[in-house]
Amino acid sequence: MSTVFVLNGPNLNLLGTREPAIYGSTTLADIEALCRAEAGKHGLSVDFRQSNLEGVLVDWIHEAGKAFAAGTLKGVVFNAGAYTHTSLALADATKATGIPLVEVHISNVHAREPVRHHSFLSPVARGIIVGFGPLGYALGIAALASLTA
Ligand code: CA2
Repeated sequence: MSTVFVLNGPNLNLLGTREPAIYGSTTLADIEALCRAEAGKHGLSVDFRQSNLEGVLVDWIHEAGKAFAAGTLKGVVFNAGAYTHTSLALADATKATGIPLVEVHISNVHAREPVRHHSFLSPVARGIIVGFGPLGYALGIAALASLTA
């Protein structure tokens, strides 16, 4: 069975516990369940992870690249959190691997502070989904599932 990596960056482990006005009351565990349900509809399995460490996320992108090259990975759904706006390293890793990556944000980053309008990942992403809340993760999985091998 082909796999989708769903990777989450810093502070997303706090979802559902703080700032519900921006991020809602859904927890990361709820989002993981949503992802598994969506992936199941497409015959895909999910490898769901979260880290607060940039280097760990870089390593996971490299791991995804190897799995993609081996033909076992369909692609990556990535909410890089605040690293979206700061990390050339994550963009370089994504570009180097050539993996199909869907950049997801729960909030509409373009309706927020200007610092959130720029993404280092967007130029190397296959596509971008912002502002649809946790549904964005499911939309990202459906988009990857629709890509031909
Ligand atoms: O909207 C998104 O998904 C973001 O990636 C979330 C990041 C933010 O830095 C990006 O600009 C947009 C922040 C994730 C932190 O999530 C929290 C959840 C609850 C309480 C505090 C932070």
